[in-house]
Amino acid sequence: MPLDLSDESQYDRARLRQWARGRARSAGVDRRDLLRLFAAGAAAGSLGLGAAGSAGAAAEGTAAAAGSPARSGAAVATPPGIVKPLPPELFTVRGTNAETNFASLRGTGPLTPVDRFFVRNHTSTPRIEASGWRLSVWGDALSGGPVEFSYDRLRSLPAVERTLFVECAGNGRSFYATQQGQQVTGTAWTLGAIGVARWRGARLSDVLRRAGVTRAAVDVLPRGLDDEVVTNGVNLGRVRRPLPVSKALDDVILAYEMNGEPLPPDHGGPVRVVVPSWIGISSIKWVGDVEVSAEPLYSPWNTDLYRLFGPGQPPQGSAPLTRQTLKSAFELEAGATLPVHRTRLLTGRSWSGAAPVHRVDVSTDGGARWQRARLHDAPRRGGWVRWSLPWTPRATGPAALLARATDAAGRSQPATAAHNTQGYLFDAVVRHPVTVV
Ligand SMILES: Nc1nc2c(c(=O)[nH]1)N[C@H]1C(S)=C(S)[C@@H](COP(=O)(O)O)O[C@H]1N2
Ligand SMILES: [Mo]
Repeated sequence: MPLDLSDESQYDRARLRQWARGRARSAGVDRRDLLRLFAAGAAAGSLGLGAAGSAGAAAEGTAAAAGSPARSGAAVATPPGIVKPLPPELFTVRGTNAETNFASLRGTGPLTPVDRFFVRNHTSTPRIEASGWRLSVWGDALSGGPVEFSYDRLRSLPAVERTLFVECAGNGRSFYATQQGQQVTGTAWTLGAIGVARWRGARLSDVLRRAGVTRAAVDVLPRGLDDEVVTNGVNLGRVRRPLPVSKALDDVILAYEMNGEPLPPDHGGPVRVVVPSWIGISSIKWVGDVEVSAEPLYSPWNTDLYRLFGPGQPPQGSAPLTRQTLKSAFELEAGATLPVHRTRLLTGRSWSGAAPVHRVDVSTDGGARWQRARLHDAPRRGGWVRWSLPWTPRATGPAALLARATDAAGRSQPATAAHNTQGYLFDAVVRHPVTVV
């Protein structure tokens, strides 16, 4: 019976077997380096990317979440690699990245304005003119040679528009340390490594068909035009992560517009990949070429990174991560002070990669009692819902606000998230501290 490669774990097992037999190519990384990385991954459960390295930009930075509380943007210099302004009221800068301050979304619409959309850069934002940009589609699963698409040709294809989140797999990572006392490596995001935008672009499937994709295709590998990523002395090459051909032909977009404007440089302009509901690394920015392969492909971003390592996981880690999990966040500063006996409209947002969020419950007493919040948006897959609940605090002192999302697939946020060494897919209910005065 042929393997169903759209089944994610089956797909992964098949790929690992093929790779072990030496059939799969290592997608541009020296084979010995990959083996070394594999060995490091098996031994330490991670690449050791948490260690201070000379090029700490890789793998979501160098700061271990444990013991590095969120610092205010005002105290940190703007990273030279990001083009747009990063005022401290809108962003918290973390290494080469900028996290959206959730409080700054209060009063904004369903889309994250570009001026406050988080930025996650492995290195720095390249400046690429649309007029000189080309997308090269190549590989042994095409019926002919490479096919090039100019920006104008891409724009002449049928356009699709969708409202979708891009969310880093490590969003919420800092709560493994602060709520669960567990050490993880990587950028210590709170909940602001997510944004929702209206993306407009061409279907990747249209591009692949015009390039002559054949039935032999297994993996599709988009690669960014930003600098190569060097970490701990190993050059990982350009940012790239294979997609199973089933996903690539399903709903993936080559986006050239974000919220009705040409895609800005920091978010992948002139053209980026947007992979609905999947972890952020899938959505390759500044895409320059796409390999279409009849063999499974590997890159550090689907072998040592973006899998779950740790207790209960196989030595090579889980299957590569795909869909995002579910989360909720208040549009309020952590540690905000609120006046007693004064009614305040608590607002926030919830989202899930599995299914639309159709219910949000809020607790204002640390989780003892829950009330259903009012939803302000129609639940949509791949997006988020805004919600609100009025609260009149009756006593002064510290309090914890909690929000818990439930999606149409029946998943609710748990009390604790499953630990993994790189701190991916945090899904637990977050305790949002406030002080009533
Ligand atoms: N070429 C390239 N694509 C990339 C990255 C990158 O550094 N280079 N970062 C990835 C990661 S880890 C995330 S979470 C998202 C972030 O997208 P944003 O910066 O537009 O918010 O882009 C992804 N695509
Ligand atoms: Mo990410």
